[in-house]
Amino acid sequence: MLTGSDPSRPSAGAWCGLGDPGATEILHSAGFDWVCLDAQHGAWSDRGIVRALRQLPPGGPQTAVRVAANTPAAIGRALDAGATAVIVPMVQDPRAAASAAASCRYPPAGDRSWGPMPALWGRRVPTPREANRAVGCAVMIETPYAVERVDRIAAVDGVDMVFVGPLDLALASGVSVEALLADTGPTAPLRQIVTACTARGVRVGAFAGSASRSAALAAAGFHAIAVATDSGLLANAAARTLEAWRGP
Ligand code: 3PY
Ligand code: MG
Repeated sequence: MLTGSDPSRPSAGAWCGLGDPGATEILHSAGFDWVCLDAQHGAWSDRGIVRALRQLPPGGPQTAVRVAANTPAAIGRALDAGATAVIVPMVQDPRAAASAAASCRYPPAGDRSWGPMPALWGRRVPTPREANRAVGCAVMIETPYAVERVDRIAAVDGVDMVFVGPLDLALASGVSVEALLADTGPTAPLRQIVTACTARGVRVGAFAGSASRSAALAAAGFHAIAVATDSGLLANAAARTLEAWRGP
């Protein structure tokens, strides 16, 4: 899941929190490999998510929703809306990871409830088996407690990706994000995560939000990186354009 066109580089994702389908479409057109609609901290309504996902061309970028919580309801609604993958925040242990994975899949593989209505208005209905095959489940590691358990979390059946939230992980670790990213020692949290996931054949992704943080994560071996946010891109472009117009 969250793959890129060039396997020699990490895939590049756009993190969308503005809650605006037009902004998401612009970022898709710019060529990001995937977009993630942030329903945990972003300004999305249910209807906005449906509109944003339906507006993107079929066969276009992979579309993840970072759900608000690890519940069957939040995960089911994101998938019903047409997301191809979910990113589940604050997954602390293998039990929580198993619950997230089960919420993504219809029986017998999981316990997702049938009702993919918004995504299907006027479209072909995939069979439960097809939907189970296509879905991607990423679980977020965002605390030292979860880092200690990453090996067992990555081993959970149905976890397709471990996704790091460096902002929360740094906060919970009592260090700055820059210090977390710069730590390349043998017991560095990011190294532990990449090593555990690689050993299990599980892809590993992370939020970055800037090119410099993305470069640090790429060097650490991450496969999928949320390189930019819609609000950050807008703010930076606005500042740069005004500076070019008015002078520094
Ligand atoms: C984090 O870095 O904690 C995130 O959840 C990214 O939004
Ligand atoms: Mg977080």
